[in-house]
Amino acid sequence: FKVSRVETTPFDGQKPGTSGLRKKVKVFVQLHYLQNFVQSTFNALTAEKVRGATLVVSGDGRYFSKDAIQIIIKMAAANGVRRVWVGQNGLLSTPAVSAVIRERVGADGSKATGAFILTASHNPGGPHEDFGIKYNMENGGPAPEGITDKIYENTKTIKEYLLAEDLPDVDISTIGVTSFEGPEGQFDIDVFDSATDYVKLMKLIFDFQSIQKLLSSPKFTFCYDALHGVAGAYAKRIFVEELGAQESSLLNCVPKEDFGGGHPDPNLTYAKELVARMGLDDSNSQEEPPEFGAAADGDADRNMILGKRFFVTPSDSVAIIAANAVQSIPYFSAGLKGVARSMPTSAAIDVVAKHLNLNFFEVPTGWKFFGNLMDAGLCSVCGEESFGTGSDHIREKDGIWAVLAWLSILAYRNKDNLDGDKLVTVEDIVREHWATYGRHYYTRYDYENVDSVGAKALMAYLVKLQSSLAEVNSIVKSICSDVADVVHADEFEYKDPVDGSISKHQGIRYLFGDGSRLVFRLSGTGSEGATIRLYIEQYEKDSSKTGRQPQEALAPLVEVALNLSKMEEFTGRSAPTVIT
Ligand code: VG1
Ligand code: CO
Repeated sequence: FKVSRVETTPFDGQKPGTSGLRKKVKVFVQLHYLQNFVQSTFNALTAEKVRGATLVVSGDGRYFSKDAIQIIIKMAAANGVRRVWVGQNGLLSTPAVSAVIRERVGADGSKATGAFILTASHNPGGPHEDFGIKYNMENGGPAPEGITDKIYENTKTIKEYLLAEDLPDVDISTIGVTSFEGPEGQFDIDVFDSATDYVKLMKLIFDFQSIQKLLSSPKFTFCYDALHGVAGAYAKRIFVEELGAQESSLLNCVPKEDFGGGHPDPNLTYAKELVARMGLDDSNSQEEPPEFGAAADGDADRNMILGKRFFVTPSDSVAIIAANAVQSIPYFSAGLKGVARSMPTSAAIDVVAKHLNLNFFEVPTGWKFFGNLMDAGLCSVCGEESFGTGSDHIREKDGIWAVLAWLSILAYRNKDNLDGDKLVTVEDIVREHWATYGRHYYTRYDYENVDSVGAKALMAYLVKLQSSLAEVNSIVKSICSDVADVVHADEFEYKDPVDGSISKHQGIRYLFGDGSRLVFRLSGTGSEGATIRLYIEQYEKDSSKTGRQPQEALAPLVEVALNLSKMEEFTGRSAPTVIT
């Protein structure tokens, strides 16, 4: 093939957000749009590193992925990349990409140096919905801010990109290697099975035999909903073929370009079918719900864990996994190196870290910040309130890993009990956890797609207000007299303990004397308008008071948050679009 230089001009707004560049498909399909971003990434990595590289290119299979893969292959070839690895049909979950970068060895002994992941995660897909792309580094984790800032700078000045125009489209539905000759030598496209490497890794981490025993107990019933995302490609292999779950326990496990028209976001609002099956809606179905249910988002890095008629908040989930990991999961048997959470995530894991005397870190939202800690051997288990949980086995959050972690805890707790009268349930484990560590009542209000001007004004107002605690407290008391005093307020700023880099403006926090918190931040993953997230949390140590309904327990704080921020005044919204 030959290399052409294609002239182009910059597009506005190609700044990668919390997790890559996400825009409507109609934006991405514009001539040169994707190409500009890809070339800007190559330029940020530097030609020296790109030449001879082995790149993974795949994603959650959403609409436009197949075209995007062919474009990226032709650009990679032209930029001197030596090999491109593609999951069969272009499918690889985000955690599988991370695993492939770290673990897979090509037939010729090659190792991957990075990846383009094609996903907009939990955002809907299809011709009128979202597409996305992000770059992951050699450690398997998202590019750090130093790189994404460079990419963005490059997108503002780009004048040309390199393209192997005459390279034919490659069949990505068939496993095998196809080779071409270019000006700099051989170029290979290696199409491989999407699940093999990931499944192998999971089998090294977990005791599959004990999970299999649990799943084969007639008393244990199981259900998994992939919401038509890429998790389906892994669920069948792992839960059915490896662990013996029944085929009928898989819901929506055929990956679709448009996620079946749904919103592939595993929460109580969007995972409707699973929520109904688990007895958590008002349909009052007569059927007995399964003991355990879980769901994933489009790219399978998120998870929602449910028990029978019982919801586990993600903040509790990561705390419970951390508290039980050493006994239940072989990979952690030597102990945890430390734990971490993102700033808005509840402090449930902080309490576990204290009890178990573990290193603890609080980082800004987004998985990239956990990677440095893990690379430095400081952190084993981490999580976010946004249904993200993971460990240092890879450098992304991992939806199926979280399910296997919960199944491991259940298997361990029931190992001598599988023939007994009653199994220890998800709900039992959570309630026991609250009794030991106290409970963090938690809720998140999302105001999606609000006017950007209003959203920015609200944030600016809160930043200004936060500088005077006396004023904050007088407003708070006038709204509700029986909440604790605000003892600290700030805009969260993070100094990475490993490389010293500083990330500013990571959300506004109001911390109360009793451990309660209000956090406000703007989303960095939306594709249109602005989304305000409001996180509300209250700690209850008294074990006689840990059984309340969260919306009732949190009602006073919610009222304080909405009035203090003048939410309705700034956004025109009297209610959030999603509550989790
Ligand atoms: C959201 C979540 C954040 C998560 C990010 C990527 O970001 O809040 O916790 O890491 O999505 O997850 P934001 O900036 O919209 O709040 V995923 O599964 O969309 O890659
Ligand atoms: Co995701």
